[in-house]
Amino acid sequence: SSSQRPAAPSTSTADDGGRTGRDASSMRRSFLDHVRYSRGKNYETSTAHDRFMALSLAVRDRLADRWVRTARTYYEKDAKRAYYLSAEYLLGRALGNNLLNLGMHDAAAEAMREVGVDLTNLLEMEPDAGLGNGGLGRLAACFLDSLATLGYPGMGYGIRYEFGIFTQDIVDGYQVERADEWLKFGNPWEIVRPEKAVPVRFFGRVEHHQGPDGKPVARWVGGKTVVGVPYDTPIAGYHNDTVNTLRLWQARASEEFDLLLFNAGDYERSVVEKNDSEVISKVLYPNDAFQAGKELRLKQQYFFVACSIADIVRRYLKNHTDFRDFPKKAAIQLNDTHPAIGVAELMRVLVDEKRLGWEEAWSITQAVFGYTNHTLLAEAMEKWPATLFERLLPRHLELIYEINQRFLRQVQIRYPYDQEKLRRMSLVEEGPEKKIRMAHLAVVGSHSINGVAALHTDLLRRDVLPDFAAMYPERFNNKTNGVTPRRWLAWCNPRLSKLITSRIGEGWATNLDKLRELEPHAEDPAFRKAFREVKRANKEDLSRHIQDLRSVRLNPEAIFDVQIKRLHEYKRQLLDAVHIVALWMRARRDPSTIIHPRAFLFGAKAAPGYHLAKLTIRLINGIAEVVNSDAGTTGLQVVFAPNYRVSLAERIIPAADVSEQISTAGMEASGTGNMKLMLNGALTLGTLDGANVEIREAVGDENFFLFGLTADEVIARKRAGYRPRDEYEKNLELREALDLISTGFFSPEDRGLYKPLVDSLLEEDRYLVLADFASYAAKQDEVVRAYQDADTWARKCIINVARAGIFSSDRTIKQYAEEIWRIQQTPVEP
Ligand code: 4GP
Repeated sequence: SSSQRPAAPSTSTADDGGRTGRDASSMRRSFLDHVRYSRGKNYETSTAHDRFMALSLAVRDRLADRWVRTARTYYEKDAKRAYYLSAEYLLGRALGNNLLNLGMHDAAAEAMREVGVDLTNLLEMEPDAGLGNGGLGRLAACFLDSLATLGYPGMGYGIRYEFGIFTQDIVDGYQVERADEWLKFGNPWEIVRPEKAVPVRFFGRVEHHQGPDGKPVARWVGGKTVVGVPYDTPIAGYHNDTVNTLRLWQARASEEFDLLLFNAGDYERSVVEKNDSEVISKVLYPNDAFQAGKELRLKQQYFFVACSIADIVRRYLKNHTDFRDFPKKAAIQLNDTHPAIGVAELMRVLVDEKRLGWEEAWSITQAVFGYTNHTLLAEAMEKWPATLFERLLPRHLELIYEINQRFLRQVQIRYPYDQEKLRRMSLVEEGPEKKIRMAHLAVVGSHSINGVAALHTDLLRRDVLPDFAAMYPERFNNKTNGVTPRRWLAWCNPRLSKLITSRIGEGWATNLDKLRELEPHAEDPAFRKAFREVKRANKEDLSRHIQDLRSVRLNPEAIFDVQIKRLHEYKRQLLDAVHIVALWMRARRDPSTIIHPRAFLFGAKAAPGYHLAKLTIRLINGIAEVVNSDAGTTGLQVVFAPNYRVSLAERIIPAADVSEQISTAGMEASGTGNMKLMLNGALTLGTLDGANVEIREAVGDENFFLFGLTADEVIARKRAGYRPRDEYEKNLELREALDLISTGFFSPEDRGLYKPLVDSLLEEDRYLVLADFASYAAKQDEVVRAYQDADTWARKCIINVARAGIFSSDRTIKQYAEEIWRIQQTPVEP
């Protein structure tokens, strides 16, 4: 893969006597120095891990000077900054990406070659930074890349989880979770900044009295203090001098608190309580689009939000005194409702600590915050019991009640006599247990509320927050998601990148609309042939990798049909699986129906407590065992790739022919895997859901395989009293496939194993799997027929690549910057 990636000028930028030169020989020197002085080893005795650390540190050295200059530039220009508050960042590996962005991949490869190390192998040493569950966390990572590449003053804030998303093993077909010990061998990228630690209070009580100015003062006192310690990770822009910061907070026990108990002679308790504090940043909750409602989760949320807001305010006060200008210098984006408590926290800081009047504090708060919604699923909507709030964050509950009271007064004035509306819009859900609705808090506290794809934003306005959309129409807007073309094309698919560059030149990696220039080349048979050869080589690579993982050798001749995403009923991996069973039965019965070999590849983690999702993994593995055993006759293969994560996605996506985006319409907010697959020349087989709608608009119906009910039809079908059994009765292929599954054919050791899955389909089928089955199966048949004309297929793929430009996260970030944050590009001088 060397000599395929563009190089940036190979000069030393710092005044450091050439210490951080980006040529191979400076790199080699720097690498060997780190082996000796950072790892304390002779080169001969260094392990692969020492070498990974040494090379990473050498690369970090090359970021350090730009990192400092970036901070100085923003400070000197007093630039307005965007702060992205997110409980998740799914970063993946950093070394390769940093080499790419610094334009020194080839120099590093050469430096390593000179010392007898294979760079590709070294890159494999790095554990993924998996501080996220799925789309929401990966989007945050793409946004950081785009902010830095575009030269925007942007900063990410989050939690430094000691354990990220669990490692998934597959044992006897079942998912087994293991702790993700990503920090076990040290993290070369982060720098701890103990001097910037922030105390955070929990529990305690509120005292109300009169201040010296005669106004009421609230003081939150007592309780426990935890300390947030920031760890900074550099985020390098692509081929520029910007290095932004991702600041992640780790929880540490506060020393005063320890000391108090320690002096009282209770050493043991002081150590145990230390644990209580430090557990806050211990582990990422492994739920995607689902609220588990655990107290520790609320602690995590408040912990990182309080630290981040304190840090933002501290930075502002370095060169300002008047809070009225705060919104001119800071925009804070809430990545879903996980950080929504920030609205109440900023009010607490402004009103209680900085002594601003309520009205003034409130208009500042609203001007600063923006809120992004990432899902319409009811089970994901965060609501916290008021009793929990009262215990953990007593002052915040008071503030929320006050915000609510003032807000409901506005509603009342706008809509007198509408009690129902007040009840629906209240921040407080009344019922057997009073609950705080975090989405409502985020909405009333923000000047901007956005969805993540056009359809999603429409549904958000129409179905989820209609009262708010009617009252504040100007606050609602759409920001269709995007993905970074650096990691998701330039890095992960060097063959295709090189081919693209050979036709349209460089520049597409920072101006993805330039891919349009490929379109005329789609008519060139030589280009189509070259495209097919790239895809073929990528499939062979993937096939070798899968063989190492699962001992199944995927036939590179086969159509690679991939579904890679979290396991969820609404994403309908079951539709894919049941269809494979139907195909297999058809092929066994009548081999003449087999017109092309097909390989179905799945990658998915299931939340550990989500039984039907875990059972679906078991079913896919059960099907794989049967289907792969006679692949010779049917041409069908099925693989469940274990431990799906960013680094595995980087291998699968370049090799995909068909991208399965088959969620029940109206349920997938956007999807971003759909964009990555399109960008790498896979054709989408999908419903009219999320960003699929916009992908299809971009590529045209002839270059997209559409099936299934629309979002409105889904609602209508349910209203009309959907009966899944009717679908089962009327479709023979479907019935036979479901029967085969329920008789235990794919689980001979436990014949009733899949009964809950089949029952969920036959009895309720909330996600309309059966209703869409016939349409899906017909479209799958069309896919295989289309694939027979390899040349036409390649043309479709090329058009998909050529029209993927709008799905760059650079486009998305520019829209956030211009329409929500009002920040300016502030490039760092070379
Ligand atoms: C996800 C959505 O499910 C996905 O459609 C979207 O592309 C992604 O956010 C980024 O916007 N939502 C979550 C979640 O991951 O936890 O709600």
